[in-house]
Amino acid sequence: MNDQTIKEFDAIIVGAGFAGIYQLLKLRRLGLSAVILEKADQIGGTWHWNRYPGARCDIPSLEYSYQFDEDLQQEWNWSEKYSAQPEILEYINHVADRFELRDGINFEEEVSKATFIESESKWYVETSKNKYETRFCIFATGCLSVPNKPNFNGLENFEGEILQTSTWPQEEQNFSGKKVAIIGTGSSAIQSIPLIAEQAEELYVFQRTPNYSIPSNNGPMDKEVEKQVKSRYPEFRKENYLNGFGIAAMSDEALISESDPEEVNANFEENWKNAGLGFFGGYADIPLDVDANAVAANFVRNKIKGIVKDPHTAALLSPDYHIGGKRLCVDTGYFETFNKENVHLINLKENPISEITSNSINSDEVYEIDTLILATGFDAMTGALTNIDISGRDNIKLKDQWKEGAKSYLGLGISNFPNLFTVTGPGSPSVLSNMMPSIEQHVNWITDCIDWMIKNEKKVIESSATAEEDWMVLVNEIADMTIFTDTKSWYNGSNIESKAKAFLPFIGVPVYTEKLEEVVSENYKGFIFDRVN
Ligand code: FAD
Ligand code: N01
Repeated sequence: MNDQTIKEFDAIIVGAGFAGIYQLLKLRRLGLSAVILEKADQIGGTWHWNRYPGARCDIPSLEYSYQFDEDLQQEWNWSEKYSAQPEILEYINHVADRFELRDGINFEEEVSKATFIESESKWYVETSKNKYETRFCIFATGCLSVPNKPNFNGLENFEGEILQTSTWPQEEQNFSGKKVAIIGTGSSAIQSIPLIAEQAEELYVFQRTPNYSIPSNNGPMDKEVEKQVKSRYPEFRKENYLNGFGIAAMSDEALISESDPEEVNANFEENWKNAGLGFFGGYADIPLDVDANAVAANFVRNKIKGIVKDPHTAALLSPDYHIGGKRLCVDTGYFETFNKENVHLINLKENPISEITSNSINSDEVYEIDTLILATGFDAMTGALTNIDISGRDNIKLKDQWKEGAKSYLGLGISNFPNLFTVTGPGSPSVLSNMMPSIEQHVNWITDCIDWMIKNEKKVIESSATAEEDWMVLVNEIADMTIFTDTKSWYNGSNIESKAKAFLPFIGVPVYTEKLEEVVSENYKGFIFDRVN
């Protein structure tokens, strides 16, 4: 500990990504004292940590950005349709400077413990450096912020360089003349593989499960599109909340089941060229109906077959589960990369990694390598919260309460954890939405709730156990009506062996938005104020 005096704030925010930064601004505007505690040495969250080659958003930047300030959204100009990580990081830094937020962030302070003391209705928060006390604790710790590092046999013996996409070094990496291996073929790998393949002498891609990916057809910002959007930015942003996945540019209500197959194919061709992630929303029944989904999946498999010259490699790269069951990827030249002579695909389903030695990965063969890249994903949605020793009422630990699966009311509040809010928590659209409007929606909701509590002289808010239980039943009932639940994915915790298997995102931004409004209009129905034991 640097300083043993306990620092006092009205609110503590954990995390300085898009969510934490906006939350600080909102609480300051409410007149509260607040501080962000951030384990990194700078702001940015996702966009600070994930600096691998090719990292960029796959929701158009015109809508993967803040909407709370008209001057900001009018004055900021994105250079590309889908901006790359350095530009997104520059943007979040610009926002922090523009709204004078930097002095409210304590860097290199990882929160290890947060304890609610019932007699005082206060949270005590500990970091590696300091102790704090506060009334409100807001976890803006991210859904994809805890790297998953599998325990490969012998990994510790590897003497070459080990890189992980989610903790990529700030210095530029050069793979020229190197034999490189990458494990994983999710979005991070799919974005980075084409660029690494351009440099590496040999690139070995170790794939356990193939992924569907749609070409981004990224390019410089179309000035006409930008002008149009900016001429009606507030209305455009409202469309985010009317689309099931929160993406304004992705709205089609036609059904494959009711459409002419030739017309469907022609539309798919168009969407393959232009839509990116919007390919999935091209027809409203792709997420809902297995037959419609199979039509879309077949289209993509045929594209892979058409692009990848070696039929065996093409077959290995072709997924056999529902399209969208794992998070859909968006790429620039991913499948084309496998036509390069220096790129080799290894099928881990057939030949799992038996050992990593000082200079090789051993699977069907011994692959001698200089660099090993782990693109193995995250302990998603709950990892950042269960990593912290959080104790609520009666000393109940969050980790224990969530042992059989995370439960939360609206993804905002958790029973037994008073005055604790999560931004884009489990049970909210979060990762199955455009996260920028979802983050702003949550931060606005939390701020309004705190304001309401102050005005109505309420000291403590918490979710009722029944509201939370009912909410998670609804989350699962909705998910069961879709194609999302029967594929192994990080949406349901299947990527982490020790984790409870539970589907966590709420599917459907418009319904969710209505529910949030309904809860507020009924004086925060489902929440308890000033609970007496
Ligand atoms: P984060 O950006 O994850 O920030 C959380 C912060 O909390 C981090 O800085 C972390 O260091 C800090 N933290 C965590 N635990 C602690 C602790 N115990 N103590 C102190 N600090 C802590 N979403 C989209 O909608 N569209 C996209 O195109 C898109 N692209 C993505 C690309 C990549 C490579 C990744 C990994 C994710 C992407 N996402 C995308 C999801 C992305 O995570 C969100 O869009 C958004 O950036 C999340 O912001 P956040 O502030 O909620 O969380
Ligand atoms: O992680 P992932 P990611 N042995 O979990 C494999 C967002 N994002 O970092 O599928 C062998 O998707 C694993 O295999 P399997 C986006 O939401 C967005 O790529 O479990 N392999 C999988 O192939 C995304 O979904 C963008 O069989 C192992 C891979 O590692 C999320 O972040 C870009 C393994 C992990 O894929 C996560 O993406 C990047 C093991 N033991 C990220 N363990 C955009 O484009 C894991 N794997 C916007």
